[in-house]
Amino acid sequence: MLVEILQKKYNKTLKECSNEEIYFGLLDMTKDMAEKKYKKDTKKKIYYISAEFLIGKLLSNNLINLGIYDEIKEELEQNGKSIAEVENIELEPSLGNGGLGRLAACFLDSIASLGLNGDGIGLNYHFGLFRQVFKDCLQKETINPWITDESWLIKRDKSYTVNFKDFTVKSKLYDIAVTGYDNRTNWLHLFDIETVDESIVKEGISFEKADIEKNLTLFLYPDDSDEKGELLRIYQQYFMVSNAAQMILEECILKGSNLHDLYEFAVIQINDTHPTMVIPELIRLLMERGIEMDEAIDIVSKTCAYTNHTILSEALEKWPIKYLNKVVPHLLPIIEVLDKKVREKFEDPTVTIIDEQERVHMAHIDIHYGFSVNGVAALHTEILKQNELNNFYKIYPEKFNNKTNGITFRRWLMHCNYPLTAYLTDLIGDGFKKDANQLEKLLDYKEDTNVLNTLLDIKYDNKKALKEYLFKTQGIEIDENSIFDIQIKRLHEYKRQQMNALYIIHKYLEIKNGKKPATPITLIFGAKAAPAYIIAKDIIHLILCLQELINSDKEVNPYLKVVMVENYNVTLAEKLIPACDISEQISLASKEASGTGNMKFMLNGAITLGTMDGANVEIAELVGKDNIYIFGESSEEVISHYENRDYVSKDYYNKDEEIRQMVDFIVSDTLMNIGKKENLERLFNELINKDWFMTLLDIKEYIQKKEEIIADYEDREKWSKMMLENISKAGFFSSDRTILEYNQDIWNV
Ligand code: CJB
Repeated sequence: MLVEILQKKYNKTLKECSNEEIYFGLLDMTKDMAEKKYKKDTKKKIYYISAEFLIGKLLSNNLINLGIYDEIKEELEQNGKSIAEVENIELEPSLGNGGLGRLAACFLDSIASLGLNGDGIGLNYHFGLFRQVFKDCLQKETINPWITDESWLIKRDKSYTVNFKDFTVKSKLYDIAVTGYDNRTNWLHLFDIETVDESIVKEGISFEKADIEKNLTLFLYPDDSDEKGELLRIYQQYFMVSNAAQMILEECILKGSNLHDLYEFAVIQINDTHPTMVIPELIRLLMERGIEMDEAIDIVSKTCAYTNHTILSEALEKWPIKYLNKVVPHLLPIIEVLDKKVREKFEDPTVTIIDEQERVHMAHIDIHYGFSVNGVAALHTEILKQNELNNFYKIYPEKFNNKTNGITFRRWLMHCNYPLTAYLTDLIGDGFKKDANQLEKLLDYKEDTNVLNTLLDIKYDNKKALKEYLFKTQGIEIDENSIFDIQIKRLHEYKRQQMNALYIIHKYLEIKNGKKPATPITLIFGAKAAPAYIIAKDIIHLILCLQELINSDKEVNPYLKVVMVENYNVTLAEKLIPACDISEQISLASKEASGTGNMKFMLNGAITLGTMDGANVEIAELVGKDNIYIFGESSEEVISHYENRDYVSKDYYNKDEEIRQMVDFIVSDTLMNIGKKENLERLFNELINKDWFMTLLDIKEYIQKKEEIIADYEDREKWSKMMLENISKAGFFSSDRTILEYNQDIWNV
């Protein structure tokens, strides 16, 4: 079929076509095949509204899900082409920051793969987040264009009117097909407007924030460190949910809803607080259609469910009434009624919607006026119930439930680790592709030397493949015979990349003093920092300075190498994860709601070095303490430090010589000669005077555990057994399991 498409499109044979032509041919073909698998809506439908969908490249994933990947791969090979090179042509959209956006993408895949009727709704950001480049050991941001004339976007003939205080816009809709694995096609609906002007972006990613009509969908989450940035975010959120609400009502009416029964036709999952305004907006629209306010509130409350993804207060949005009044004054009377009803019912001042400082707590709207509240890992949900949202839990115990996150095995095993997938299929059959728990069949081979050695061989080959890829794409050289220790995730102090950086300093000094590791170690980082998050950028600076220092020191670099990949994204994750030996999951206990990278690494046979945080806890339970390396204070201990305000980083610094040596190195002449005084000093001061996320609390234990895991790497048999154990137990983390739970407990579609 591909041959005919290329003949028609370019009048060329497959052999004669360039990779680019083949890519566009395959794009046409898969889009067409996916569309044909669209099935009519069922009575009740899931609407997953999210400000982020970090979908990654789509070609291979779609070929896998359509069941034609192997066939196409072979056809290309027979004609001297490589699917990997064709894939390189595709641009990766950056429609998400990190875990939350990637989770949304995995969920869409699982919803379709389980044959459920459910669409995503979000925004069509022209330049996505940003493209990260490193210059002088610093992160710079540039635009990340991804929309080309021919792309996965399908322009629809659908438009809604969205009213803001000062102007009105007409939306336009683009759809991306989400085709399930051997199953139906759903849609990702991305709304946009006609008037966005890409040319207003000046240096880097700076642009005039005031001219909303020109920038509404230009970027995802622009810098919101000032009022204009926050306002733009409110514009974006309202634009997203108003379109969503109008579309949902339209679709439900078409299916026969009289709106009084809306919840029998639609269930809306609110992904973090960003889409919260869908609640007042739907109430408003129902009232416009003649439904009394009390009933409208009741209907909407039976339709909406909320997922919380973090306990960090900065991410729990509280919008000043002042701002809402500037953007969506028509929602305020509704929000005020919602607040009044809460005040009439409950005395507790901490559960109101509007606080004393005249701010609207978006999460409080979701909890009072949604029918379900879920956390994203067992520990996280417990912390919500017992601490962060305890006052709400006391009111609505029945609303709270846990849905431990998951990942789609189509992308995070079948696509990213073809050799392992093929080998597993040979060993245990291909049942695991639809029923992830069947990976446990691998346990039958845990004493089989042949199998254990093959797992090591596959890992080695993946390391070689990563080496080639990094050299080709970023000019980075790494040694496949070294231990690959990887930390890839957004840069945030709570994730403690700075602790890993201190380990590097420790190791560097050790090697300088003549103590050399048995096997060389390669420490790999990938992380973007929010453009306005200064300390996060300083941590990147530290890592890049260490990279430069160590990689040019002939005494050290045979044993230690530091690599920070540029512009970490889904595509890079797909190369890094299959090649990883040690998975760094070292967040401060209680702070990482779940993590999903931890699951991807485990599935691909990496061993976790981590704290008892997020889903690490569940990984530890599944694999047992002999197959994971856990360190650090528990979430209870950490929470108690916060409550008692008794963690003083300076004390740790003062009383421990080794800690002092590592921290001081940040501002040593050695490093200052490479990096910038201002950044390094600021980070140094932050660590000894603030250290909000308690780096120095766990650093000693971390180093100890890391030495232990590195030493155990030498015992290849033991290591391969741990790999096997981890892969076998990863089935629980399939997002198919997560979505089945959502459907059973919340959606009932
Ligand atoms: N998360 O990526 C984000 N962005 C936010 O604004 C809040 C939370 C992450 O969501 C993931 C999916 O649930 C979690 O695995 C992760 O721990 C959390 O930080």
